[in-house]
Amino acid sequence: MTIHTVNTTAFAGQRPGTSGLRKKVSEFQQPAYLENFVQSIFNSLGDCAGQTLVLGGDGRYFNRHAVQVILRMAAAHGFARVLVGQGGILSTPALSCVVRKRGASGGIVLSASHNPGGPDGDFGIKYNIANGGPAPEKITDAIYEQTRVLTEYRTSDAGDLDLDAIGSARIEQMDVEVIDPVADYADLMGELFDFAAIKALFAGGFTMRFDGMHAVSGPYAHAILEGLLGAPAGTVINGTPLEDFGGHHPDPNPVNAAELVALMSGPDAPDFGAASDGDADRNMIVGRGIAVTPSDSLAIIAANAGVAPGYRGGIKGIARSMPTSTAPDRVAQALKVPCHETPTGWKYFGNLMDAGMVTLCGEESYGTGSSHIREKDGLWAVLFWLNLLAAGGKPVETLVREHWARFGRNYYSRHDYEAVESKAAEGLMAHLREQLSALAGQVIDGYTVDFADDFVYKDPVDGSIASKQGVRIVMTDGSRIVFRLSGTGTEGATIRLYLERYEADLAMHGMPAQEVLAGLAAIADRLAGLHQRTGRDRPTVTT
Ligand code: G16
Repeated sequence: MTIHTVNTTAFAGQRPGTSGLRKKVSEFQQPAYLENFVQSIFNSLGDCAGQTLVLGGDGRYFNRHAVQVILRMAAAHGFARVLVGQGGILSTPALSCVVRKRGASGGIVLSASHNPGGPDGDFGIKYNIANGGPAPEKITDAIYEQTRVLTEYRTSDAGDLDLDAIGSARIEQMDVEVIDPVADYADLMGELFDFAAIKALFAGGFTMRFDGMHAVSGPYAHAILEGLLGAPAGTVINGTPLEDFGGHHPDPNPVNAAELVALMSGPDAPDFGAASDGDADRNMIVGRGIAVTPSDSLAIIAANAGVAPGYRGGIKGIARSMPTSTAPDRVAQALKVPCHETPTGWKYFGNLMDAGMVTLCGEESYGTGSSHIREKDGLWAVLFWLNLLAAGGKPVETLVREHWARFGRNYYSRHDYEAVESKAAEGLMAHLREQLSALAGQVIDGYTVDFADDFVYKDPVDGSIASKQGVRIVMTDGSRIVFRLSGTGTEGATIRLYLERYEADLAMHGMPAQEVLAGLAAIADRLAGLHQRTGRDRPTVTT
């Protein structure tokens, strides 16, 4: 085995987005494309000698190849040890857990999350720091700067390692440990939740369907739900990870998990339904006849945190991304704990959790989690709901309706316009920004604009500033229209329009959300010139 330095040329466009670098597989397959990005990560870390790295991904096409490339490069950079998930697999939350538990200096996650996989799909790579969470912007900026000036990368000519057998091996001077991808994570879940109560729930005939969407949550769900908690075989469906996710879009929302939602509203609906995404950090919660919005799910978890043993001491605070509904804010107020509003991106929660300022975090994009790790965690949310259902004995719909009765209902929807021409999308955002200063005080279709701005976040821990994080138009009754461009797409631009309207009156809690929000959607269209500028007459996806 020999270490080589290989000459290379910088690639344009390797700037990490909301969650790492996500591109088409074909782009990653260009010679040296992956190597350049990995070299840029290692350069930004400085001296890697003696450090421990955790490595794994969601099992999508290109995952296995990427693991071998990164192992050789890590060996050439003097890492002492790499812990890699068996088969190259580690869910995003499991990787975060392993980094923290084993005291690693960081981890590399191979995933494009909910984006489709396969040779024509997407691939992604993200660096996580020693707290187990996504690298903050100052590190991703440093990585990007490296990608622009790179002239060489270092690697070993060692052969491929067997990733399928648990055990140890060596590349150059570096130890490689192939680990069980589930064990550490399952242990942690057992510490946080009342497994005995959930086991008793299943033993009493409670039925559930968990859709693994042929992505990485399958092995975790099989082991925990059907193994440790005794749910009957067949509870987990689509539980075998496939390189192309069976040709589906592994995005747990009512559009891409439509089959599960249909099952849950049919005559044979089980008591509880849930789904998780490509890398198992997102979750969707469905009861009989009701899909719980992610914002409501976070609010309900916060209001009932004490049912789970890991949260009996109370919560320190909540954080939600700006476009997420304000339902959690109402719970925080009742609990007399702070609720922080951050930009979109789990990376913004890390500092707050490290500083002990928040316990629970969530985003409208089907992400929920807590300070047990530093990533959002799909199965954690599902286990929380199971713990809640086991403790109260009430169906999901009753829990949701009781929550609305107590706190009011935040009607909420997100409209996505995908693969819009980038110039048109940027033009739309610029047009909105131009209007912001004149909007306050205007009365539009019965709504009075309280304020309108382009969200700026000042991190209360390190003082760093993130600007241009989304245009928000907030009405005096708390209703909101939010526009931003997605940072995770790989084709053109995706415009996200978020709509929210608060309703305190119990008698008004049973309306269809799109109907309640239609007035705000019409205002949003008019202010942004949405349909005219995109040439679309409706969103690609509505959740
Ligand atoms: C990532 C981030 C989330 C973010 C989501 C959507 O999730 O980790 O924080 O909410 O993307 O971001 P955007 O609206 O910019 O597309 P994931 O599950 O894709 O890693």
